Amino acid sequence: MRTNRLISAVDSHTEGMPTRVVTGGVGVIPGATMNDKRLHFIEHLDDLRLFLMNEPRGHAAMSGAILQPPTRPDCDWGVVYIEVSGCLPMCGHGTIGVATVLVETGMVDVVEPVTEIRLDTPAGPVTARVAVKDGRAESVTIENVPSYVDALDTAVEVPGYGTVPYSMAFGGNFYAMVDLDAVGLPFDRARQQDILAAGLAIMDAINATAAPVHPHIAGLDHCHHVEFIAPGSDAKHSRHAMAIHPGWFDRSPCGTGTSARMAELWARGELALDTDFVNESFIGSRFVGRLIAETTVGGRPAVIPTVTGRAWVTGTAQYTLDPTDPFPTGFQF
Ligand code: PYC
Repeated sequence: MRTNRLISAVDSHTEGMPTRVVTGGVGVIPGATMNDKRLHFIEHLDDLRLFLMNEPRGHAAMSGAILQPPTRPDCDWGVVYIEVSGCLPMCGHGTIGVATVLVETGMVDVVEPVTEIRLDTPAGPVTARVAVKDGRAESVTIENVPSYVDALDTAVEVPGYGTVPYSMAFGGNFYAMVDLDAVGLPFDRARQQDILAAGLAIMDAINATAAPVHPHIAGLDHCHHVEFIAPGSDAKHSRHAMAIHPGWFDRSPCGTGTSARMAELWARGELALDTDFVNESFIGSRFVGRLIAETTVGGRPAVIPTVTGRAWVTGTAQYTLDPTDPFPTGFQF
């Protein structure tokens, strides 16, 4: 075997969505904060993301997380998130996958019944509380970054779709929340290509006219996620199809999207603190969310969400790159 790279990973899935947790072979990414590391990675190391996420090592909906030493004394591990779309500031299903892998590989001191892990993410510190029984991570509750509504009940002109009403909320990434009825499509995986086309058109229109900007996270100035809300959803139980740039659906119920949705429901007065909210994905898997406190972000009212879900380790791997491989950064099909 000849190789130019040797990347160690523990693969997992969170409620159906993969997280390739990179445990070795990358080294320390330069940067004083985890968001500085994310920005450095985007500028200088993106070939590594493409190598691990694209085909043939990954696939069109691949996602991962690179473990790093933390940049803050109050955190145990740092994380840079990678996926086919780029490097997110925060990823909920990815954090549940990371916490599960850290416990099940013994990369943190495991305490039963709950192991608390403080993670340094590009969006800010996130606490993962892992319910552990007989060494097995049974579920993970993440205490996410402050989440808030950027625009409630606004609208955008979308070529081919007319005026589309939406609300924009932040839960670690920006989410445009759109009723599926507003684009005349059913909550049906048989219509996924039509739903995806509508989502990409809505993102383009929003980013061209009213791109959201986070007040504290450098480089977060766009919306790459459209959360299409299924008919019959309410503040107790919501179902959605999460369309993501450049063209795929979250298989999990999306932790940051669940946080954004709870911030929206709270802003409407429909979801109170300390109340369970069940969010269901396009494949029927579920996260349970809660809002546990109020705060502010850049002067706006905001909430602290928790999201609970489960992850499973699916394998371990060493990814290599033969110097004659014609696809060192993979490809998208
Ligand atoms: O769980 O936050 C999430 C997420 C973002 C993109 C895919 N999953």
